[in-house]
Amino acid sequence: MQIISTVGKLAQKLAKAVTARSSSCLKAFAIAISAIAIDAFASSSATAAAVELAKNWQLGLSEPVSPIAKQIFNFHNNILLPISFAICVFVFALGGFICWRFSEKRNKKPSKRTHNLKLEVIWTIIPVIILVILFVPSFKMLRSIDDLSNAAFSVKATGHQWYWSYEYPDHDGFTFDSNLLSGDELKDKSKRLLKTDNALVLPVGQKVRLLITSADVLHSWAVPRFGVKMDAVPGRLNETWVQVDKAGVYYGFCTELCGHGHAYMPVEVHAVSKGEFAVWLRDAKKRFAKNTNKNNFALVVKE
Ligand SMILES: [Cu+2]
Repeated sequence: MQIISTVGKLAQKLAKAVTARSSSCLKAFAIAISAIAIDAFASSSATAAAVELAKNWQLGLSEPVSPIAKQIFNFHNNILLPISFAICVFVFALGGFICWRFSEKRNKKPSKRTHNLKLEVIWTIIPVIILVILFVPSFKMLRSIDDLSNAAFSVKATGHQWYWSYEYPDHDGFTFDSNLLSGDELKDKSKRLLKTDNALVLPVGQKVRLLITSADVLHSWAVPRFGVKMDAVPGRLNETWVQVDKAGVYYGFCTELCGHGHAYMPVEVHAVSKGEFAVWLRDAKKRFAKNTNKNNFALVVKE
């Protein structure tokens, strides 16, 4: 925070000094630097306000809280990232070496060679090996994402323009809407565009089957820390599962551009203990009794 602010202020001073005595081209450049500096300065202040959500200089993915997210994050961090990093380093080094070694200065007579069988075999086989290395764990993961056996119960999420509604078909089929909290309704301003009036509540440690659909256009239900991102398609019931291993409040977004209110339909999930979940269920059944959907597995929920 301190470093970013200091750098931002210094960049602004420099930009002002350059603008005072220079050509129009340099002035434009200085104005651009100034804009970036102000932006960095402003965003560092904004980040400070949302301490719980993000900290300065954070790197990588947020902590995974479901078995699938752990597998995905592990695959990304320990397999995908090192391989792509090594490829980048190799390609840049090779590019640099070629620029240096085969420059006009060092090669007065350019080589006329067009083929090299050994090299062509190598640059075909190595990428194939890399793809096989990536294929095995990623297909194992896809298989476990599709494994819906032994789920304790189902929850249906329906995307609407522009909110989510949730239904508990195995608990009398009560359903409720989850609308964005905005303006005065929001107590903690750092959760702007994240908080809803009715969050989805799930028990910790239980495998829950997620049924995802839409009542109008394409949406997508996603919570990064669960490793879940599933399209909500009208007239179709997509399914996946989640098992939250840690109690807490988790946020996600609609991740399919669905109209002008796309940014205003967040996903808020409260993961609670089994006891708390039972208490919530009892209360929710009463509170949302009039919204109960008798036809539990209807593709489109009547609004
Ligand atoms: Cu959307």
